[in-house]
Amino acid sequence: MNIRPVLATASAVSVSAFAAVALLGAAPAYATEYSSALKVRGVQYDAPGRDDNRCSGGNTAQEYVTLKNYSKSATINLKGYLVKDAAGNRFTFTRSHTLQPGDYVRLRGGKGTDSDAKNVVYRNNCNFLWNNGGDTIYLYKPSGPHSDTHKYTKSANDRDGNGYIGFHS
Ligand SMILES: [Ca+2]
Ligand SMILES: [Ca+2]
Repeated sequence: MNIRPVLATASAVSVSAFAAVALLGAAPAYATEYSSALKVRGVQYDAPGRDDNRCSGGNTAQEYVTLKNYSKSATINLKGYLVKDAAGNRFTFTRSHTLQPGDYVRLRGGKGTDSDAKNVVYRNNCNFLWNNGGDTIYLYKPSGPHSDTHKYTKSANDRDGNGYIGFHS
């Protein structure tokens, strides 16, 4: 008979934890917030379909991280910004790509044509970057300091299981 109250308590805790997560949007297990206006809006860490890293016919381009300019007034040039995963794989934006306030870019895997109008930059690498089980996304400013960092796991942060996790609205 003692089991019932214990279960009820555990259940209540778990429900309120979910409610808190819902209120905050997708609350990451770990995040370090910096004052930078450029932040990681979200990540499609698990490309839809079966992972296939062939440059032709594969689905690496369906894996992406979205970076957004959250400033209300400042324009950001992506040139020099660096994205890194937990294993140390890195991508540096080598070309000028301007983000107006509220504008965003999707950094996709695979090969394609970078386009300011279509808000897309390709890594020119057909290997997957963001691990499906969990990873850490590091974003650094051109001069070196952190711009944003988010650690995720599939089990803790992707509640609907669609392969996408949002960090900032
Ligand atoms: Ca992946
Ligand atoms: Ca999701």
